[in-house]
Amino acid sequence: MQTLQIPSIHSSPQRFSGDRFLLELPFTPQRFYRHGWQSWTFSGWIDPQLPALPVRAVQFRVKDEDPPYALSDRHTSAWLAAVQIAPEDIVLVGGLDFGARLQLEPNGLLAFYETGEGEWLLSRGTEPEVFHQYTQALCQKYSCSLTRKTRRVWCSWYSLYRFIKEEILHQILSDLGDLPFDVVQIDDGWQISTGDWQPNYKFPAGMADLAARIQASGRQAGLWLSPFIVTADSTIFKQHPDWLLHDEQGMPVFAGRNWSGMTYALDVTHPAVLDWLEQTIRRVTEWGYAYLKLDFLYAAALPGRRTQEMPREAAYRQALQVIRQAAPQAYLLACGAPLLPSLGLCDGIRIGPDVTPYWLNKPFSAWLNNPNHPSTQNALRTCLHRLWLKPLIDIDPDVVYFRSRYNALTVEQRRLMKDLALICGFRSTSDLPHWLTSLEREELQEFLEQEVTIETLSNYRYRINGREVDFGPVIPFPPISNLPVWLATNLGFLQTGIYEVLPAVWEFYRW
Ligand code: 9PG
Repeated sequence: MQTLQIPSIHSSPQRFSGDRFLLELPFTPQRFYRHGWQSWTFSGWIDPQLPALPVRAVQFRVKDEDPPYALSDRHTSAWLAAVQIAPEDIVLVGGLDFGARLQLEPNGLLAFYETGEGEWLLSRGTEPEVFHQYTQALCQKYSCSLTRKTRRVWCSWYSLYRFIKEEILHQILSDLGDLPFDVVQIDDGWQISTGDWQPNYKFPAGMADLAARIQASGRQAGLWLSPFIVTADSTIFKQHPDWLLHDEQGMPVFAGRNWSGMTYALDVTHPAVLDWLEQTIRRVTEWGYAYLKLDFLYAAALPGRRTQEMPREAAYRQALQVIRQAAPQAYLLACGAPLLPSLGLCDGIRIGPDVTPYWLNKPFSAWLNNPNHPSTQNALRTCLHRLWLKPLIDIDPDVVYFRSRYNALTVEQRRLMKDLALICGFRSTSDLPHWLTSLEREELQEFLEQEVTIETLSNYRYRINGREVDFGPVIPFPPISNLPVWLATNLGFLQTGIYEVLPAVWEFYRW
């Protein structure tokens, strides 16, 4: 295997092609920058002396990690990685093609393409310099010319979860009044099943009617869909088993658990699946939805046997291209999405796990060793390490909470999330207007209208409109526990139930 030496200080970045090489490191780096595979996967600087420990619960390894590497005893990274030699001295290795992976070995940084070969960028400099060079190289390759402006989105998920229905949404539309949202986005809960993208019994007037009402309020209508996964109760699962992605043993590929249960990945290289995708996307845009939040996208790139043999990230990209062609004018927000293969086809991408109305779900995140799991602290940490993507694509850090009702976040924790959203330039909330006090509503209004100037002071420190913000205390990981996995899993669900499900159920039955 080819070995390379670290470039000398102040040398210009090198660009070359190859399938794999080892960048020799004659010392243990002070820090290692790990980039997660998809939106929710942990990204950030870690201490390479610490062992690479897996997420303790198997069901989260598929939903949150890049499965082939989830049990690796090495620190692994998707497309790019960086090592710190000294505080202002960073070496970055970045793959510019799909399927690039990196692995920290005792004697260096191993860089490889899962299949074939591709381009690499090797650069040394300060952290902002090396990330800028990588961003520029990606920009040339995938085009970042989409015209962009700050998005202001009201999204139904983080207040109502799956407990949405027509009547509540009509009421919310009226309660939003003149709050300057550009988009009102309906999240999970409107569809018959994951895979049957038609309105369920809670939307008797149909989805076109709802889109028309949103448009009548002067906003774009947005809709959530997870087009690459299906559940066992879907028509596809029952009638077209050959549309599913299968593993080497011929079993459907499990794509993780979500709020609708066990999900399975589609074989997005199957011509019939591509036709179905195109029709599905056409149909929702014909209903009037011009903003599509496409979720659980990683499923299309899971390992498996495909009808058309091709590398898994290329299969993903081809399917995304079909969606883009079916909705050329729509705003596409990719979520749970592999980062690099989404560039140039989507308008925006979620860059961290979901926020929650509490700081940390300790059982799920700390005790199960899963920094990818929903929790405001996890969302902040991963998003802060992905701000370098901003010149390439709209970066969505997830919603900001303004409500104090049904919320265990402190004022300070809510403010950190708000400041992150201002830095990202993607401003959204899910708060129900009637949950807000008049002061909170004013704060939301200001957040939506505000012009901001952002200065970067140092790692994790910013100045926003003259006010200093330090995200430093957010970064450290809480200790892992050795509590049995089943106990931690159930305690985690308890926290979700109390803070997320109960208020939503209450709203649902009140109407
Ligand atoms: C809708 C949601 C929202 C959210 C997405 C995505 O089971 N789980 O652990 C789980 C975690 C996160 C998650 C879904 C399921 O979130 O990020 O914004 O759209 O789906 O289901």
